[in-house]
Amino acid sequence: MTTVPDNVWSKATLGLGGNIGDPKAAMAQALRLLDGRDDCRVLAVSRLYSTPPWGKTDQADFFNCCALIETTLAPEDLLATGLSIEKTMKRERLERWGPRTIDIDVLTYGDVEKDTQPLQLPHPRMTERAFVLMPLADIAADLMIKGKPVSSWLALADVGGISVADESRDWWR
Ligand code: PH2
Ligand code: MG
Ligand code: MG
Repeated sequence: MTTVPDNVWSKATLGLGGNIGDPKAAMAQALRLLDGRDDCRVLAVSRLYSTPPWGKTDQADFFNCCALIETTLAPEDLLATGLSIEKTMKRERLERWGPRTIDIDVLTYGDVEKDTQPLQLPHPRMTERAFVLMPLADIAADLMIKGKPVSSWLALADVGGISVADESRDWWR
């Protein structure tokens, strides 16, 4: 457990995605739920992107976005909060849309680097994933990840098939 003193606000970045039902509405709701908590503030949200599926490719395109937040939660508690929001939203939509409506990943937390479960920081696969790097560059292009800024990782990534689905930074409000 990483200890963070109470009432100290740390900056963290999150990656959100979904490809079932109405992922835009689900991500917007998740961001509003986070922002509504006393221990989290959403500082910036990227544009909304449509992205081809990465890894398992025989599934629908995803919507993805990233958020920069400020939180008094310790990293593991932020992860747990994201998972509990995921659970709430999956439960709400289970009958209608199936189980994969939303995914909330903690990408970075301050400059914490840790390689232990349940949370590895920075997210171990974020530097290869254009669907993370492209939205993240909207809000944190200069953020250093494993020795390189997000913008440099993005320049190395394959952004083929990714498009902007909503230009607005307020699409989630
Ligand atoms: N998430 C995955 C697997 N593949 N592909 C895209 N485009 N976007 C995602 O968010 C995504 C994915 C597992 O979390
Ligand atoms: Mg994920
Ligand atoms: Mg996840």
